[in-house]
Amino acid sequence: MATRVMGVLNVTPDSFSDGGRWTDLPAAVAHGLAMVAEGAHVIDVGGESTRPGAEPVDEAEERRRVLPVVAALAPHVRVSVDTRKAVVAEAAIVAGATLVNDVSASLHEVAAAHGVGWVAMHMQGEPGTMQHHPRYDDVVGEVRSHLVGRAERAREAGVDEVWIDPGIGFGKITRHNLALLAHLGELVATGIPVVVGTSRKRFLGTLLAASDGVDDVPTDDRLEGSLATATWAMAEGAAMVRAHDVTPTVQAARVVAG
Ligand code: HH2
Repeated sequence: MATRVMGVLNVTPDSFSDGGRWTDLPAAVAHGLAMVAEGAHVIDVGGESTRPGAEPVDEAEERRRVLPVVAALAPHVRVSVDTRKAVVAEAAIVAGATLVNDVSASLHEVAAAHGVGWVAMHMQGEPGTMQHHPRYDDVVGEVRSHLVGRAERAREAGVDEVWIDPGIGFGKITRHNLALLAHLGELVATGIPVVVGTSRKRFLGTLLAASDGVDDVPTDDRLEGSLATATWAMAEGAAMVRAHDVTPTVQAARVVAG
């Protein structure tokens, strides 16, 4: 089966690549439905940016941002809620979300209580400071054992549908991201379905800039890097990739599936 594609829908003013574009409800819903028409299997609705240096958002504001969008999309497509807050996850589930995309890997009890799926993502530190001095002795081994431990805990708590995600760019520099991608097979070998999100991330700007001989490549000019890394992840056995550019990512998934 072709790798599934999770389309990114950030209803935030400050997300690193689409911040401010979908803060208006009709625009957000239209973009979500457009990604469904392009072949997205899941729409991932987020109301708090977790980019490096992002400011936290309070619960009420995050609920205000995400709930109407979740409610509008849920009759049409599977919706995940990208949040670190239990109350936001719970309210989104009531509004129709059936997957909790949890960059804090700590909300398994919410998923268990409501009988929905859960994505445990690895992050070292907090978004505000995570890129200051990320340190690992063995990034692949540490990320894998952290995620397997979280997945086991979630299953014991009664979560039937558990996914793991190495958290590309979350407390990781380029070298760490590339090691995790190179050894993605070690995560896939755990037997737990793997999600990978490389779309438009900073390390791609760095790599593309180095190949172009410039300082950086802006977020809207990182498609080649996003597709190259998503395609790699698919070939290595990722079950789902998280992407802003849904059409080419779905096409890549079909090519890889043959
Ligand atoms: N990356 C981002 C947010 N959520 N969730 C998972 N499971 N995996 C990821 O790699 C991941 C994620 C960051 O990207 P984005 O949502 O585009 O930006 P921002 O955090 O600035 O809203």
